[in-house]
Amino acid sequence: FYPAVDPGQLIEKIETYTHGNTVEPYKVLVLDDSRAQAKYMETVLKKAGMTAHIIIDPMQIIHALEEFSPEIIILDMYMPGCTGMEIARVIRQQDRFHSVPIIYLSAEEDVTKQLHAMSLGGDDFLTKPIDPKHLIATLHNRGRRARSLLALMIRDSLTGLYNHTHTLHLLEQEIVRARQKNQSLCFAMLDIDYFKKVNDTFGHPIGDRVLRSLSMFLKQRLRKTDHIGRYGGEEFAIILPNTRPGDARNVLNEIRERFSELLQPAGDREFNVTFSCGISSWQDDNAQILCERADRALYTSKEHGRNCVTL
Ligand code: GH3
Ligand code: MG
Ligand code: MG
Ligand code: MG
Repeated sequence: FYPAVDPGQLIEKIETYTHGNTVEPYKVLVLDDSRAQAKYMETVLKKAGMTAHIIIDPMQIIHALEEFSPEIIILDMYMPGCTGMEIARVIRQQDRFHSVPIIYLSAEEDVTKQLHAMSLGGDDFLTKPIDPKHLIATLHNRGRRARSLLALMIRDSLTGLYNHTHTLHLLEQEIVRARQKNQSLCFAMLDIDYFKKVNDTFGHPIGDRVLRSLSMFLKQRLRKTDHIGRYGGEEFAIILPNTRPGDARNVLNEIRERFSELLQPAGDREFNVTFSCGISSWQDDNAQILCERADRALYTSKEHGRNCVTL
């Protein structure tokens, strides 16, 4: 029931769909109980420069989500033992996959049934046999939108740094990586000193500017492989992969000193801002414990008079 044409002949170059911009290949998960249909989809997606992960057993969906982290999901409607709608509901229950586009691909032509499926968490309904061009164009549109939405979701709008949730997500990922590669890993928490006073003295907009100034400063001075997040109001978190504790302390101390010398403008006045820092090094423990230890070290820095780093 799928076109007997070589999909390669039907799909023009990937540039047609991306307007010449090179994009990171979209990661597409396909669930279809028909092995032939699944194989065909895999060929089409690969020809279009996408990364395909194909499953034919609905029971594998949870595992596939975890392992593959798809950006787009294509679901068959009718499979033995369950429907695509039921799978969509399972996917939508997970926060992380809330905004991942779900596209049904089915021979179902009854529009009422199609709309019902869409109302249960699907974004598109495509019918088999599908023209590969149509499929790929849909995937590109959905993928592009999903990526820009995700980019907004993981960042803090004031500073452009990663937000609290994503910072913790990255920390968990880096812990897995450190374990696999048998590498060191450090986590730093920063808190601006007497920030309430900055707001009270110069006003909230100047306070906001200080937050952006520190964000820029951190971005410029840390490595590309480090992750910087706005952990809370005037608190920042830094993940330093493959970094030994002594090196982390030296780097943060250098940044602390340079930042404290920076003059912050406020109208015709200028002032200085300092921060305190606590660092924990990963000891084969979990993210929560790593955070708690960094937080305790930060508290020690505050107790010791602020503008210092505690390891
Ligand atoms: P400490 O040295 O003990 O950290 O003192 P502090 O004044 O920095 O700490 P405190 O927790 O008392 O105050 C934090 C202040 O940060 C209070 C809050 O108004 C301010 N703040 C939090 N988020 C923002 C923000 O987005 N913009 C601005 N301008 N201020 C913020
Ligand atoms: Mg089927
Ligand atoms: Mg604070
Ligand atoms: Mg503070």
